[in-house]
Amino acid sequence: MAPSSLLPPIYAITDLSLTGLSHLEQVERLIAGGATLIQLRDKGGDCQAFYQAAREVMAARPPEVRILINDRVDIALAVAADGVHLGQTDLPPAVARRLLGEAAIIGFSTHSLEQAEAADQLPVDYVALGPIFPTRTKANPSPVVGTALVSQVAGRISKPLVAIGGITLAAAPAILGAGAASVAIISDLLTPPVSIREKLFRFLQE
Ligand code: TZP
Ligand code: MG
Repeated sequence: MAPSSLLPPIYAITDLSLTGLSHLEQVERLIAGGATLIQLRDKGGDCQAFYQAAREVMAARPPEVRILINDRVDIALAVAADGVHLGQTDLPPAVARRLLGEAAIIGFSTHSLEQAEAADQLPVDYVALGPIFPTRTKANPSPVVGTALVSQVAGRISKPLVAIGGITLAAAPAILGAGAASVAIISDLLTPPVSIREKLFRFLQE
């Protein structure tokens, strides 16, 4: 399994509904801003389009940048991505591990202390917890868990914790301070008027 040093403080995730930019264009801007771990998330349901976009990203990414695929182990395998991010109802992490191998990075979403503790026993590299705050990016999100659960879960699990859901760059230091190894952000990074590159770059410089 991948070492926890792979988790930078900001874990960027692409989205096709917020910007009009392709996955590749978003990835280019995120990398220019300093991103080193990026998840491609495409809920549109067009498998072939997602596959082509993921291929483009993999062909263009610099070696120091890790690319994970949301949900789709088949696409991760097909494009030789660095790993996958799975939800509670996706392919089980143990099956993904068998298919992708030991070197793959596998992340797993959880929505409660119980789920996070269970995830800690699975062959995954990080446990994601959320939504921390209300979010409009995810359809039918689980109930908001709040920052207090970040500290509680961080104190109870041994794998690195990624917090997700409604997190802004302004809120990120508090959540990292509460024990998250990384915060995953979609809308606050991608939403204009400030450019993606500029926002991330400024944050990482501070
Ligand atoms: N999983 C839990 S909340 C969420 C996902 C994918 C959406 C996060 O997006 P945003 O825009 O950073 O709230
Ligand atoms: Mg999912």
